[in-house]
Amino acid sequence: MDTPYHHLHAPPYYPPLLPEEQPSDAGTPASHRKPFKGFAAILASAIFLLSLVALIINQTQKPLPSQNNIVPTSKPTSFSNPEPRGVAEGVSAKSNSHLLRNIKGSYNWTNAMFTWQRTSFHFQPEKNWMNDPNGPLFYKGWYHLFYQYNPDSAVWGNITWGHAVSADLIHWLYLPIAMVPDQWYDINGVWTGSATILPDGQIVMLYTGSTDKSVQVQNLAYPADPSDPLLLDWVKYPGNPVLVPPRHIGPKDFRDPTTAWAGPDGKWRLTIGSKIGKTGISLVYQTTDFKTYELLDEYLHAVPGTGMWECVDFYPVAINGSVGLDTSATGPGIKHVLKASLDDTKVDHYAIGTYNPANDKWTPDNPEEDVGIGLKWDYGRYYASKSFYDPYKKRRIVWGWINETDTESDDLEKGWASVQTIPRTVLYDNKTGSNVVQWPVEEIESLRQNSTVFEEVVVEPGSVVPLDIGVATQLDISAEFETELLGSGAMEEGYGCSGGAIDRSAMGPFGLLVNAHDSLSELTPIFFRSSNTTKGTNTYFCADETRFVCFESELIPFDCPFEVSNRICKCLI
Ligand code: DQQ
Repeated sequence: MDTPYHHLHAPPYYPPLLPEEQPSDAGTPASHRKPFKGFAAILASAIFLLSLVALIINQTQKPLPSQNNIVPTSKPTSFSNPEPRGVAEGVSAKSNSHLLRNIKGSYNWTNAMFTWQRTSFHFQPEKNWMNDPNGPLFYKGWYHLFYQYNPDSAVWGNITWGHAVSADLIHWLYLPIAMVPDQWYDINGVWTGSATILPDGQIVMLYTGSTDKSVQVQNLAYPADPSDPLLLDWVKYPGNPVLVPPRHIGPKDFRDPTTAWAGPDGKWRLTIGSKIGKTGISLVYQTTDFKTYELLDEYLHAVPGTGMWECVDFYPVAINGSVGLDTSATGPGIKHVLKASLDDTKVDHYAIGTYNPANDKWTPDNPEEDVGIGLKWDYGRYYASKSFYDPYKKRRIVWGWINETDTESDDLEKGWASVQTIPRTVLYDNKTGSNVVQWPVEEIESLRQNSTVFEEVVVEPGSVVPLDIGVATQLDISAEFETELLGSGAMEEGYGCSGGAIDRSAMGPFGLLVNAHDSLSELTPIFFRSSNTTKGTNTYFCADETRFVCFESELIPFDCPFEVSNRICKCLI
């Protein structure tokens, strides 16, 4: 059921504290731990896991989402914060949310904490700030990952393209920075972009530059030496920028070009996210040489009320098939996924639909589940995802950025911020016909060393079953749950993960408690929430980071299904 992983990267980077500040032993009592997890990696990874328990919450209590039994005795206190980073520069907020900044000062970090909070197998730079994955591609035997990177600090700013390569998508080699802001058309940041591989193998890289006047423009770059499998050097096209915001588009609402796809007329198309008022849109351009472009009158798609679309991703999926498709594939048996990262909510949303190559328009299969109002790509901390086609293994792989729950001052003290998800393969779900399925790339299997299996564990409603896995620092957990019929069978609209692990539904939620202290005074539920809806049963895979948190200003008298006392958090679930 679980498999401890070994450490995979070089020793972690962090600015070591003075020796006298180090703890007398490496162990960190839970009550002295930093009150927020540094990041949430939902897909079955658990760090510093002390005990592992499975839970099912009483099925008989089924409050409506608006009637749950969370009764905070005090509201978060008000506080003043500077404007989040990035907003003035014309991009999404890059610092933490209101609630999570409601922590005064920085935590009392120790070297031991710095060490166990680094990942072992999720990609992260050696140090400093990272955000979106950029231009992923496979070239001459190497997987390349570029990423938004601040080489100078653990906060967003001075954005360059960091670069790493891997032969297996798991073990990474850090390479020199690929592109820095050094031209008037990108001096305020070499922002997000995508790679297109032409049929003759040439690589075309298009990225957004924030100009000296903070206008968002699109720029072209290509490898200086195509015979170099590591693609170490990049040339910016002297004629940059190749695209400036069209007249009806705001100068700060024009970013993140997609991988291009070829139409039946042989011309290339690409799409760029934007907005008109509150309507999120995706502009379409056609080109033959990637230097000159024609803007189409019609959008690829638009959804009122969804706001600015960042990091649009657009690609085909096979209706019946177990392989991924190259971005230019069209024809019968193919649907197209359209994904947008919503600037207003910081959530990646997608929908499945039909692309018409004759007019370059995409129509959702189900308008009620359109982009931004229906499916989310992930229900945890996840943003700015980008996919690429891997011709070597014939699969489509998607990366997503997992940002921090830390405060900025804590990030600065740690010396780093954020990780990328484990890359995931994406396929159309031909069982439901309405969503995609994602799975960590198969290479992850190579990391498994030994395992402990628990079978036929019975978890009664409202109970917690400890699973003794001994001591481990990294785990990969595969869990299969068999459930009884859904509660009373009453209909309740699926409301995803909102409400966290405490919000009960007809069945559960149920799942695993990880990062759990012996007393269960601190824990992180990774859980499933199922509900009967008019359209069938919906199941969401969720993580609840707030159960790990003790807000000193908020004593929350939850109705505990098990006893936890003498803690500032009176009950965590
Ligand atoms: N991050 C980049 C932008 C993009 C945003 C700037 C999304 O290009 O819109 O770092 O996180």
